[in-house]
Amino acid sequence: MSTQIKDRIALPPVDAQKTNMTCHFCIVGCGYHVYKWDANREGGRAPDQNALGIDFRQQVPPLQLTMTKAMTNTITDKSGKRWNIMIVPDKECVVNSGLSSTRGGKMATYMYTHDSPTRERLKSPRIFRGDQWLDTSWENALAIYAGLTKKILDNDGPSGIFFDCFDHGGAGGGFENTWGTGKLMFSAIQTPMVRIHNRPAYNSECHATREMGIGELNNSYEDAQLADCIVCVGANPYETQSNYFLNHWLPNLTGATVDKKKKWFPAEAASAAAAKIIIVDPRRSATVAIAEQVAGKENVLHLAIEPGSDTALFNTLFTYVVQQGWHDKDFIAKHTKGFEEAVKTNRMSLEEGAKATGLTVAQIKQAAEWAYAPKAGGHRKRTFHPYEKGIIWGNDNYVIQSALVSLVLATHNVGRRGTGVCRMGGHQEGYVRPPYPGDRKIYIDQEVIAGRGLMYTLWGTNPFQTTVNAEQHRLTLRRRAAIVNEAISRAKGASPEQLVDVIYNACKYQGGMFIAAMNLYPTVISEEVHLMFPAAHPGEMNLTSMNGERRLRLSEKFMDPPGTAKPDCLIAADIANTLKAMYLKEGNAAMAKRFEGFDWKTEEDAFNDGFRRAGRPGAPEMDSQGGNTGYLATYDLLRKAGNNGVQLPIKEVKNGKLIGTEMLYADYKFDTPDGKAHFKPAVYTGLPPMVAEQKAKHKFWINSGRANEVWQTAYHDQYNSFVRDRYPMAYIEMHPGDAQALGIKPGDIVEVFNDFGSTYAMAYPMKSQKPGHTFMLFGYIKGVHGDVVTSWVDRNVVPYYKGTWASIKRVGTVDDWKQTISFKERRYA
Ligand SMILES: Nc1nc2c(c(=O)[nH]1)N[C@H]1C(S)=C(S)[C@@H](COP(=O)(O)OP(=O)(O)OC[C@H]3O[C@@H](n4cnc5c(=O)[nH]c(N)nc54)[C@H](O)[C@@H]3O)O[C@H]1N2
Ligand SMILES: Nc1nc2c(c(=O)[nH]1)N[C@H]1C(S)=C(S)[C@@H](COP(=O)(O)OP(=O)(O)OC[C@H]3O[C@@H](n4cnc5c(=O)[nH]c(N)nc54)[C@H](O)[C@@H]3O)O[C@H]1N2
Ligand SMILES: [Mo]
Repeated sequence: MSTQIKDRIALPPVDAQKTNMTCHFCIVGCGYHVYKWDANREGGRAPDQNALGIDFRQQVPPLQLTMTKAMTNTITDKSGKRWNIMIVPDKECVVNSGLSSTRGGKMATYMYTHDSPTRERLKSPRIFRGDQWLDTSWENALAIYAGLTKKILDNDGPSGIFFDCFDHGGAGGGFENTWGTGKLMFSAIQTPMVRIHNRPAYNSECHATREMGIGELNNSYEDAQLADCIVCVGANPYETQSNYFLNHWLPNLTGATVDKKKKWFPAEAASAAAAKIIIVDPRRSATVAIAEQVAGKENVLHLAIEPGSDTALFNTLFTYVVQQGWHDKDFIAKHTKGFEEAVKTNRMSLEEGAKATGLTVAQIKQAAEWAYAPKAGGHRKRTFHPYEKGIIWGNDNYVIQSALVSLVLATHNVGRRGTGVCRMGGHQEGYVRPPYPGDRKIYIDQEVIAGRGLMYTLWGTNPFQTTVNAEQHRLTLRRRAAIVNEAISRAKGASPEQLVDVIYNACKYQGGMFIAAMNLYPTVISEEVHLMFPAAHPGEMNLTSMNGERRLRLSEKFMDPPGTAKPDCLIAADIANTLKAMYLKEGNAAMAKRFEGFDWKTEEDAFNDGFRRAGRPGAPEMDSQGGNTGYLATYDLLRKAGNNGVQLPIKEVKNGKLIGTEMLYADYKFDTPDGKAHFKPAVYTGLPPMVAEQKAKHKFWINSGRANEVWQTAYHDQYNSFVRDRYPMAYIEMHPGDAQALGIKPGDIVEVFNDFGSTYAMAYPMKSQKPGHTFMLFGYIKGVHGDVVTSWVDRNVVPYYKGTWASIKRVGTVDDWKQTISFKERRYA
C-alpha cells in the first residue's frame, strides 16, 4: 500500500494515462485533461519528467497552469490497486483556454473513493423494506421494478406509469442516457406521463423562438468576442457560465478583441471598439458588478427593471427602433413574415415602457442607441442577445421570447457573425429521443397531487428540492409513499412476485404511489422513495454531450463506477430486457417486441443506436440535436477530436477530421415550413393573477437562482465542507434596511411564507439588494425556494419559478454560524 502524499501535490509521470473530460458542471463544458497513474509513483519536477511538461524547479509563471489540491485525488480500482488522478483544465481547448471554474476545479474531488465524502455514493440497488434501507441485488430490484411496471401496463395501461427524467447532457444525461431512457419511456412503455427534470411537463423551454424559426443555440462562443454590444437578459453568466463569460465576453469588454474584429470585418474596421454591455436583470448581479469593474461604468448599462416586465421593455425598444428607422428593411422584406402586424400588436411608447418597467425614458433610449443605432460609416451594429432563466422561468416565457426575438429579427441580429439570440444554457446538452407519445402537455405535478398515477420514477432528478409548489407536491408524495410502506412492511417473506401484488394493491386501491429513483447518491429523495438504482457519471463511463455552441465532445471513461453502479442507458436496458423476458415467458410476443432493441453491451452501443441512427437521412423519426448528419460522429473520431470536438451539425469528415458549423442561419434558411423567420405578437399584460395575488398580500419579492460555488441541488457539494460550511442553509439576500425593520441580523434563520408554502433560509443582508427585493439560493439541500413558488404555468405548462412574493419573519439564530460564516457582500465592490 502506498502512503498518500500529503505535503505536496504529486505530479503525473511522463507515462501517465491522459484522457479527455468535458466539465459537466454547466452548459459551457470546459475542456479538462485527466491524468491517471500508479499511486506509488510520482513525476519529477523537470519539464521532461512530468506529463504536464512544466518546469517545477522554479516558480511557475502566473497562469501557466491552474492546479489545486481539489484537482487531485487517489482512487482505488476493483482489484484494490490505488491510482492518483489529476483533472486539470486544457489550455488548447477553445472553450476555456486553460481556465477552470470553482465547480470544474472540483471534478477530481467528486470522483468516488471509499475514504472521502463520495463514499456516500450508491453502490448497489437499495430497497426500503417498510422501515429501513437495505442493499439488494440487481436481480431482485429489477424483478420488483419490472414486475410492477408490467402489472400496471397489463391492467391500467401506460398512463399509470409516471417519470420525471433528465433530458440533457452531462451527468444525469448525455446522448447515451437521454436515448436509453427515452427509448424505454416512449417506444417501449409508451407513457405520456413524463415530465422533464426542471419543469412540470414534457415541453420545451423555447416554444416561441422555435415557432419563429430560430433555434435557441445559434452562434459560437467566439461571436461574443466579435459583438459591438451584448444585451444580456435574465442571466448571470459570471456565476452560471463562468468561463464563457471570462474567456469570451470579458476580452471584448476590455477591447482585447478589437484587432480580431478588424480582421473579421475589414469594412467596419473604423468603428471597431470594445463592446458595450446592457444587462437586463431586476437585481444587481455579480455579472453587473464585475462588468462595471473591468469595462468601466460608462460601458455598462444595468437595466434594473421591475420583476417580470421584460416584455414591456422589448416592445418599447422594438417600437422606438422602428420609429428611428434602425430596423433592417431589406432583411425584413426578403426573409421574414409578420413584421407589419407585430409593429401594431407590440407597440409601446417610451412613456408606457418606462412606466411598466420602472426605468427612465433616457435609459431605454440609451439602450436602443447602444444596441441598434448604426455605427460610424452607416454599418449595422452586431448585437448579441444572450438570455437564460430570468426570462425562461420569467413572467410568461412564451410572450417574453416572442417580444425579444421580434426585436432581434427587426434589427437582423441573427445569422451574422458577432450576433445571435441564444440561450446561455444550463447543463450540457444531449437530446435524442423517440417522439413524445402524448398529444398535449400534461402538468404532471398536478396529476400526482390529484392522486393519479401508480408508479413514479425519478430518474436523475430531485423534484423535492426543485419543482414549483414544492411543499404541496412533497407532502402528497410523502403521504402516498407511506401507504406503500405500510403495505410492504406487512408483507413478510414475500417473493418478488408477491411483493409486486402487495405494492400494486396499495397503489391501485388505497391511493398509494410507488417511487423509484436512479441516482448517484441517496439524496433527500431517499426520504420518500422505495427503490434506488445506482448510476454512473462522467469519468466512470464514456459520455457524449454538446455545449452552448453545439460543440460535441466525448468524455472518456478512466475509472470504474463504485460497486455495481451502471450508466443510466444500461439501467434502462436492464429494465427493458427484464420486461421482455417476462412477456416472452408468458407467451405475449406482441408486448415482448416493444421491449426489443436494448441488447447493448456498452454505452457506445446506445450512442450508435440513438444519436448515430437518428442522425441518418431517412432514419426512423426521432428528435435529435445531432441533425441528419449525426451518424458521421463515431466514438473513434470524437476521441481524436479531443476537447475541441465538433460543432453540430457536422458538415463532413475530411481526412479523418469532423468538420462542423459555427453559425446557424447564415444562409437565411430558418426553421419554419416556409423557411422565413416569423415575427410574433407579444402583448404585455402584467403579472399573472395568481402571482399578482401573492404580491398584493405579501411584501417581498422572492427571486431565486444560483451561486458560483454551488452546483444545482448540491448533490456532490452537500458532502463538501468548502460549500456546506459556507452555506449550511439556502441564503436569502435582502436589503439591510428591510432586515433591520424585521429585527433580522446576518445569519439569522428566517421563515419565508405565502399561501403556497413556507420554508426557512439564512438571512444575508446585502447593500446591493433593492428594498422589497430578495434573492434566495434555489434548490438547496436545506431551505427549498420552490416551497413558496406558485403553481402558475403558461399555455405550454412552463412555470414562473422566479416570480413569487412572500412574507418574511425572524425565527432564531444558530450561534455557531455567526462565528463561522462570512456575511461579506457577495458582489465585487
Ligand atoms: N425555485 C427555482 N426552482 C428551479 C429553478 C430556479 O431557478 N428556481 N431552476 C430549475 C432548473 S433550470 C433546473 S435545471 C432544475 C434542477 O433540478 P434537478 O434536475 O432535479 O436538479 P439536479 O441537481 O441537476 O438533479 C440531478 C439529480 O440527479 C443526480 N445525478 C447526477 N448525476 C447523475 C447521473 O449521471 N445519473 C443519475 N441517474 N443521476 C444523477 C443527482 O444526485 C441529483 O439528485 O431546477 C429547476 N427549479
Ligand atoms: N454556479 C452554477 N452555475 C450553474 C448552475 C448552478 O447550479 N450553479 N446551474 C446551471 C443551470 S441548470 C442553469 S438553467 C443555468 C441558469 O443560469 P442563469 O439564468 O444565469 O441563473 P439564475 O441565477 O437562475 O438566474 C439569472 C438571473 O435571472 C434574474 N431574474 C429574475 N427575475 C427576472 C425577471 O423578471 N427579468 C429578468 N430579466 N431577469 C430576472 C435573477 O435576478 C438572476 O440574476 O445555470 C447553469 N450554471
Ligand atoms: Mo437548468
